[in-house]
Amino acid sequence: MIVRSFESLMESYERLLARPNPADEHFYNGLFQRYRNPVLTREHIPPFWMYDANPESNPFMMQRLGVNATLNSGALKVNGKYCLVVRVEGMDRKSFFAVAESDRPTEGFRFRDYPVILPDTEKQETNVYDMRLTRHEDGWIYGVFCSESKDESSADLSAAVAAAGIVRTKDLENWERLPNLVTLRSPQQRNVVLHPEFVEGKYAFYTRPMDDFIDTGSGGGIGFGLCADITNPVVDEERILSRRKYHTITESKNGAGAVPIKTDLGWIHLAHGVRNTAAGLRYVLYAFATDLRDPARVIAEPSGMLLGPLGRERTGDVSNVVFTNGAIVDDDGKVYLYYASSDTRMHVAETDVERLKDYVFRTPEDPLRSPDCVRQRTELIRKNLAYLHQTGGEKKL
Ligand code: M1P
Repeated sequence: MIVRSFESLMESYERLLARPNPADEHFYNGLFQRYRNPVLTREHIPPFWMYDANPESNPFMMQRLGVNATLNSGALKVNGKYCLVVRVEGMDRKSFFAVAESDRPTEGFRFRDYPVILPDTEKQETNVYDMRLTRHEDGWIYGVFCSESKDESSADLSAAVAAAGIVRTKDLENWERLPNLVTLRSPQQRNVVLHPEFVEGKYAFYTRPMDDFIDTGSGGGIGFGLCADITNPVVDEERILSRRKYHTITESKNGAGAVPIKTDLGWIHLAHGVRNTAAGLRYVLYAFATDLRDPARVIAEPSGMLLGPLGRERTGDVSNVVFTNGAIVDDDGKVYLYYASSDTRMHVAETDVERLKDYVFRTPEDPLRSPDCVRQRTELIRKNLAYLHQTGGEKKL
């Protein structure tokens, strides 16, 4: 077996980072553009995070601290750079956060030299993951993430408790940790997102009430609650805005994803929905809109999924999953939706605010029953055939 030099590992890494990422010309749906390559994989991890570079202490040039996956990333444009706060999972299963940045939204992401040093204030916390980044109108950038601890009250070794951890920063470099969010009515929380504006003069959180670590149980969907003091964050009431529904993409679970996007028609939310199958849980992305003044009031709910796992996205550590916790809206209205596939790697889909609005407000709602779905589709076909007949387009059919 050959022993590679550290220099050759660095060369391969630099070649990967310089690789262009063309648009995927085989995919079209009028709403978003997929890209051929993932934007981040574990191959994008700098070799000096994994290897001991000194051949004297590492004669076989072996990885000492490997990385398994780069997934669910918060996203924000900071000082002109597209920044992802990536969930990096070590070979030891523990996740941590690291900032990867690029001048371009779809390629060239490079990790900063060191991972994020999260203040270690919650002594029971074992794992952290899935940070959502909110540029809040109070002037701070907040990171809300899952803070996971062992459930000491259970005899089951894998029983865990999920809570929402909160940090804030101005530069994605220095992080101040605030106490974990307390939701008085929900024993567990994951997929919590901070709304970017004050609502009724308070901080507003999208929550995901859960009875248990995996099962949301009586938690009916994506919740919403207000909190007067972010330095002592307590939400006493949660009202459900995006409900789980029978025989839909959200039947098993759902959860807020990217920070909602403000448009003239309402807040556009990009979330995930989960259903159960014989092959296990299937995670897809969906969208909905809420009222500008009352972000907990749903005003548009397009039917079904916006984006599902496709091709090689279908397989990975947790197969049949796409998951988002970050999108960047650029000054020109373009929207970069960053999503992970199968809990393994990061991708980007590109769209824009006008297309998102058109999708959210013009896609019909899910009629919830097959006969009504057929009626809905028949109506579309009837209208199209009449239009094509009228315009002479039917000859091209
Ligand atoms: O494995 C799929 C996803 O599972 C969880 O999402 P949810 O809480 O909705 O089940 C999260 O742990 C997420 O990290 C993971 O991608």
